[in-house]
Amino acid sequence: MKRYRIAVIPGDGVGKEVIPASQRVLEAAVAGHAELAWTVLPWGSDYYRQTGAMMPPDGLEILRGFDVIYLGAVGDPPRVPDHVTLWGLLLPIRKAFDLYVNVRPIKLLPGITGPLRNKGPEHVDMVFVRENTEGEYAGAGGRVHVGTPYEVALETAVFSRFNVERVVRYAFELARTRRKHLTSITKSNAQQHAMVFWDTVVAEVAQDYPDVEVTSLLVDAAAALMVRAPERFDVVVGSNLFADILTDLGGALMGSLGLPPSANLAYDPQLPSLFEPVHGSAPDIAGRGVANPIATIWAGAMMLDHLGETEAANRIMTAIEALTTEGKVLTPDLGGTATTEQVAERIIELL
Ligand code: GGG
Repeated sequence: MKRYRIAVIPGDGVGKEVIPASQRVLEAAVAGHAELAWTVLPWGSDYYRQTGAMMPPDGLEILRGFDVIYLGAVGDPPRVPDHVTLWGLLLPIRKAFDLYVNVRPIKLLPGITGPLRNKGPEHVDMVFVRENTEGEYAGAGGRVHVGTPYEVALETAVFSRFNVERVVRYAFELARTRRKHLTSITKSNAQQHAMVFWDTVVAEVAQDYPDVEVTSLLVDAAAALMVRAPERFDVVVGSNLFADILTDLGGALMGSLGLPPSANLAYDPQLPSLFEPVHGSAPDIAGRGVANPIATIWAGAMMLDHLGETEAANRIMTAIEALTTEGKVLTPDLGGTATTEQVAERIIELL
């Protein structure tokens, strides 16, 4: 029987609720043919309050020994500033293991009424490929003259040819497996250096993919078009910041931010990839047991698929779609009254 070493970081807020519920679903999906060897790491904001750091000094070395990482959520505002939580845990992991793309499916599930009039599952079905280690989240910058009236803050976006090219190439390859359409998102009318460079790289890589149709959109136009005509999007590639913002819009188009998952994929297959819901720690509903576990369960299905357990991953997705189609056991974000646990239990029954 195959055995997978999985580092589990429930993290903060609803992460501590959706992760255990999702682990049970994944266990049920692989029962009898694979062993999921979980190691739960109690890192996050509670750990920060006890130790002054979001993870131990050798945290990245510890994670290196696992096949994959399963993360819930990070963020505990206002007790810990958001940039401390993100830069203390998630962003260092993405950088250390070169998790170069963040794959985020945006898909209206059957039975869910999205917010768009006359748009159903056949209209909302796209996958974002988010640049994941540099861009606006590169961490280049600083503050000078701190605390003075002439204080200056710099946050420099970084776009390297090596990185942009491999991210764009990943997106083209993905488009080939789908409807063969790629939308590249920039703001190259206003951002005249890096984003013009991005457009240039897309045009260069496109030469290798004559079978894939390419559309370039400015990020503001893309936001409007996602609402007006979501069917125009298939695979979408964008910078770290733009794709992060647009996938929250995507979550809204799906009917809830409790639905979209994400896969942070390592360029080097020897290093652990990380799987997480798109949503954060949701402090407003944390501790009530009503967070929607579907995004985390879906992320878990992506993780099983990545590990080669494709049949189990497909069964989980079929069960999620059966759950939304019957529409009886849903959490409050989708208009239901069910708890996190009840949704997970129903998915297990449907498996
Ligand atoms: N699911 C992990 C989480 O807490 N995400 C919230 C967040 O703000 N993430 C930032 C990012 O994905 O770059």
